[in-house]
Amino acid sequence: MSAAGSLLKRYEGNPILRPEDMPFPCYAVFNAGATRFGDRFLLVLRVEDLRRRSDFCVATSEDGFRFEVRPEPIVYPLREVEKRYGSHRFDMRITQMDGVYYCYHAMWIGPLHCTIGLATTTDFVHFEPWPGCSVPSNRNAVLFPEKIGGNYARLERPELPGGGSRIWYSESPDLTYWGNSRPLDMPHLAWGHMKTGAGAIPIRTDEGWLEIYHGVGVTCSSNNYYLGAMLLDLEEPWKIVAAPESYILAAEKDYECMGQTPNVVFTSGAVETEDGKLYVYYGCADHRMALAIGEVDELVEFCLTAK
Ligand code: BMA
Repeated sequence: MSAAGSLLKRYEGNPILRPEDMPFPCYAVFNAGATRFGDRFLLVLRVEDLRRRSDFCVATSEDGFRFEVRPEPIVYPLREVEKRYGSHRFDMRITQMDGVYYCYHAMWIGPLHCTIGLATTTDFVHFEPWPGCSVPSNRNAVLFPEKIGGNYARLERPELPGGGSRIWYSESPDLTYWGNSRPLDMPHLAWGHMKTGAGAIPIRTDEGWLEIYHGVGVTCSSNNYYLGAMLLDLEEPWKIVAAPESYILAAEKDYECMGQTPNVVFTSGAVETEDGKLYVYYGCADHRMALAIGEVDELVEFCLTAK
């Protein structure tokens, strides 16, 4: 197996959550945000009901493998724009700063296409939506876990007209007004030539911010989603320190290749443990959740040395 192919080891009990494991009828459970909450691993799952509408649902675990799902979806108030046009919230990313969890998610707003919304919580029961949303078309917002140069910083993926898009970096003094946007200077990726999008919350390492992200490559039969790893400069994260052209995870297992959207592995969250492991939670084929585990040091080494 290639070096990249062995970096993330799939949990042998995969998938960790399937629609039939949920405490209510649903069509799919995937693309969960992930964080530590007290001494537990916590996921905010994207759950599609039998109408194919998405909700968020919390699941927690002591060991990171076996999750208990709360029976009720998260409910929080609609923003004005959501009341006006209707909305569909999905793919949460969770950043913890000073005891507050900043939850970015994509929001499909009726006729207005996809936007970014923010909600905050301290207990994962009560959520406070921030007013408004981004202008369309934007998604995959990932907030850095600390301010950079005095500003909040996020990765995001504005959509280009006609399709195709890549990761951008933006900053804000207050989490409301965003600007100074710059595209990341990604290398050409055969597995990400169509799109790249940020995935997990960046992890600070001595060599740079370690970011696990997705790339979309077109094949004759489908748009395949892969995971990649890269290092971003600690002070100027719009600058790439290293971004290997090899992916770190491709859809290979049945549970990744078959489902609502075949050949998709998509992460919205990874949890670093005290012993230097990275638990990468990922949606499979837009249908179920799985886990792959790597070592932060090895991922950094891979970024610095792989082609
Ligand atoms: C992306 C997002 C994800 C989804 C993926 C594959 O554009 O919408 O939620 O997992 O497509 O369908």
